Amino acid sequence: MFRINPEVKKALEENRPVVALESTIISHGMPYPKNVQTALIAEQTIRDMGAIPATIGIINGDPVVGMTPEEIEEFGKRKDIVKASRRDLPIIYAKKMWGATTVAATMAIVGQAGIEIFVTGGIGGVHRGVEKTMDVSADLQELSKTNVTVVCAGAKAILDLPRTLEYLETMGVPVLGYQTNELPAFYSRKSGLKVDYRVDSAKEFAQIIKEKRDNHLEGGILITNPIPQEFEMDKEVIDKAIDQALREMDELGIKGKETTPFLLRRVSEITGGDSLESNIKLVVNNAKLGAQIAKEYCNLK
Ligand code: PSU
Ligand code: MN
Repeated sequence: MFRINPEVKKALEENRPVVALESTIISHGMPYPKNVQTALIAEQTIRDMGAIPATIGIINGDPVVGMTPEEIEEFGKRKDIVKASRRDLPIIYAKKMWGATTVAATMAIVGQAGIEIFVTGGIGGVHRGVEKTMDVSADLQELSKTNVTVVCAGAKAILDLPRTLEYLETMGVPVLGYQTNELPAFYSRKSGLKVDYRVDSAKEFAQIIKEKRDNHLEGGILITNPIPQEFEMDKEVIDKAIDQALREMDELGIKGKETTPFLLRRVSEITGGDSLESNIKLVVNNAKLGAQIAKEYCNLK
């Protein structure tokens, strides 16, 4: 059913640490060539920490677990790769298309492949203006039902963060902060909102994951890792850029799956690429933590 990279397959069979990565961030979340560079640096960071990276995408209708660097390059360049969330998977498989997997679709695939730890930048969530649009990312539903732990830098303020937390609470998803009590807001370390629990070490995360799995408490865990202070963005600058991007989105009538890619692109353009640099740094920071947790989890299993 999958095309599993032999190195990834062997690592899983031998209970060695594997860390999954998504591909929407490559094809629809960042411009070329920074998208490819970021994906490759994240993979290298995971290797340097002693784990095996597995970037997920769909090539010619086949879900691929562990893309090659050449395939990652293609995901960064090609214009015909669709943004694939859970609902898109069967169609993309049947039509033999190429798909860049969102957090939701990546979780669905890596859950089937038996990979526990998945690292990304930011997750989707409840969008601002949800009262009118009902736009809630499928990522949140997926977190409620699929047994995968997601490491991210919180969620962007393009989203309605309080409602995103409420939704996760309703769905039974633990939201944990790495060495913080506060939910990080992607470009900045602070959101003014609380996570459910603060956790101070990779080992403790591994213990929590093991308890959830051993006790058959189905569903994901959300680990939020604040961007390192030196890479944080000025709050006023980023808030202004987000407000402008949201206004433009309304004016242009952009809806549905185009929403997130549009906002990411505009915020980066408006900040003259500064937000993109922060984005790259936080992905690498998440890759480090993800690899540490994957290692600790293998030691417990
Ligand atoms: N947030 C980011 N960067 C991203 C995404 C979200 O800061 O690249 C991508 C992820 O792949 C996420 C998807 O799963 O956007 C969410 O899209 P939507 O809101 O349409 O569910
Ligand atoms: Mn949406």
